Amino acid sequence: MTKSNEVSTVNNITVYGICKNIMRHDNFLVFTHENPDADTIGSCFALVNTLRSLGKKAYPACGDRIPASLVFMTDGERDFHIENVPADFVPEYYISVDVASAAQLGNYKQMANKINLSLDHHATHDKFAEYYFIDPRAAACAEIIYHVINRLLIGEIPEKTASLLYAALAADTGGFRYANTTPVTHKIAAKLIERGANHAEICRNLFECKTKTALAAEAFAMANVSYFCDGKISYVKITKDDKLAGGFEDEDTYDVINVIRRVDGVKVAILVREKEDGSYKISTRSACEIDVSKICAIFGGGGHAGAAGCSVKPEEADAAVKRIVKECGFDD
Ligand SMILES: [Mn+2]
Repeated sequence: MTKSNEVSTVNNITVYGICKNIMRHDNFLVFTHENPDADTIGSCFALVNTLRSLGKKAYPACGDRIPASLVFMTDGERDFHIENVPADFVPEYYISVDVASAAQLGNYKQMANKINLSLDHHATHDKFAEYYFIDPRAAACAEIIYHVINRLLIGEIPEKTASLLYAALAADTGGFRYANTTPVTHKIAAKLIERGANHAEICRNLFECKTKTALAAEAFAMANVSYFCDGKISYVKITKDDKLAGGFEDEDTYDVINVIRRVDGVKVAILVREKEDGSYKISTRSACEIDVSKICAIFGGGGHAGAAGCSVKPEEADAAVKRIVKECGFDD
């Protein structure tokens, strides 16, 4: 059985050193990971806002569009590509947030060698940047960003930035329900609410509001879920044809994994999706001691002990699922 073990911070710079480096520069690009989630978006925009409030120029760099379900975090804007920054802006300091590897920069992966500072919480982080601060105990990258911003602003975090960090924390902890939630997570969340984060509205946006097409994706998953290992593993596969027939798109499937992991008795959930480029994206969740990031690493993927993923070629998808089931080590 692939079990998680205790890990601590891996870094070649302190939070103080990070702040000193930031104060020494004026023009920043802050990168999210591909297929951005609420943690990478909240971390990125909170940092960009903070840098701007310190009189610096800063722009987000997001290789993919912001998913429709998360535009409440970006005032409805969806495109934050590097091509959109003003022509006279010359970046001099490159930061990545919640990005575990060069490959996770997606469309910007060729810029990985330019990253000066990487702030992350993935245990699988591969230290691609000049400076790195990785805390796998942090439930969200936003916890690390909070410490940096709190120091830069001497505690005076504005409401909007507090809300962005709160949304990131709430999302990566499933509303403070997952095993990654710690006393520190709750303490930071409390500070953010004190600074004005509208927690009720954020949680409604994250966990309750759903588009009709996202509901259609979940209906498909409920109708097509199957089980391995006496119900300890739930599994659903969604092809391009399924999406077409069901009237939903890939970005509508963001919560499907949570639908099938919710089933009584399920310890591990596996979601396989055919992407537009024909590859298959495998997402996994673990609600037990099985470390799914180690299993996904077999296929070049990564993530966290409780939530991880990888991409495989179409012809390898079914064999990969079989291997993942085997690696879980449940007696069939
Ligand atoms: Mn994260």
